[in-house]
Order: sequence, then C-alpha cells, then structure tokens
Amino acid sequence: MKAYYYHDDGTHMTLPHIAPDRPALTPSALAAIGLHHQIITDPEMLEVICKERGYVARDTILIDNKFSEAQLSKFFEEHLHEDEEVRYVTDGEGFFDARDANDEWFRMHVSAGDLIILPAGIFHRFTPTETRYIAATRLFKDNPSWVPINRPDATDNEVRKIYEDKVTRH
Ligand code: KMT
Ligand code: NI
Repeated sequence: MKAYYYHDDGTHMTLPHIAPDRPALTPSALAAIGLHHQIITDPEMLEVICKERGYVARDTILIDNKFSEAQLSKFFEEHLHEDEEVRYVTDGEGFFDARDANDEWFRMHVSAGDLIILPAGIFHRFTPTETRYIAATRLFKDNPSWVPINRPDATDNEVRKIYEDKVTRH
C-alpha cells in the first residue's frame, strides 16, 4: 500500500493523481485519522483480526472491465458509512481516497494482500486503477450500517460528529 496526497490534475479518476512535492503519508499519520492498514501474509492472520474486531460476515466483490463508467463513478462519490469499511484485496489493484483531518484528499494504492479498514464517519471514495480489475473480500460486523451516505447528506450525521471529535483532538 502506498499513501500520498491527491492532486486533482483533471485526468481520469483511474489515473494516479500524485501530488508533486508532498511527502507520503506515514503509517502514524494514517493511524491518527483512524485508518488501519495491514499486509496479510497468512490466511490465519485475517481470521485473527476478524475474531478480535468482530467481523462475523463477509462477501466478495469483483470490479472488472464490464463495469460501466456510470457504475464506477458511483463508487467515486464522496461518502461515509456509520460502520467501518473493511476490505481485504485478493487480486488486482485500486485506489481508496479519504479525507485527512484538514479535509484534504489523500490516496491509497492497494493491491493483493492489503487489508484496509476505514473508520466509521470518514469521508472516502473508491476507484479501480487503469487496469480496471480488483477483487476483494468485504468484511462486516453483525448488522452493519454501511449504506453510503453522500457528503451533502452527512452534515448532521451523528457518527460523523463522533469521528470529527476524535480526529481533531490530535
Ligand atoms: C465500496 O464499498 O466502495 C467497495 O466495496 C468498492 C471497493 S472494494 C475493492
Ligand atoms: Ni464506502
């Protein structure tokens, strides 16, 4: 996984958008905004994390070149969830974008073996890379509320408020 600031250069969302002259986001910067990343080297590691964090359900998602531009742009709408978004990438690659504590976009390039956990209440979006191919396992807690809430609808969201209180303390 590589994490860097996002630069809106007007190119297609599936292209890298690396902000020039900005340092990469460190693991501690990511941790400060509640973002968890781990490389899974052994299937048992995933089972341990699921036990520890209460992910009792899972399914798989495959995004490939049969997805239309319209379908892909749905994933790329800025939104939050009231629960964590947990993705274990099993094949291909993609970009998760999320907002830092200053509301700036940063981008995480994920590929096979990456587990990423976006905290409840963080604004984020997703796009596959130019290859337009990614397979991932989605992990869920019991009764998760992970319906996407687009940013314009999230202004009075209680989970958002709780998240903001957490990150602005740093
Ligand atoms: C989501 O919720 O946006 C997705 O599951 C798509 C990305 S998972 C590779
Ligand atoms: Ni999401």
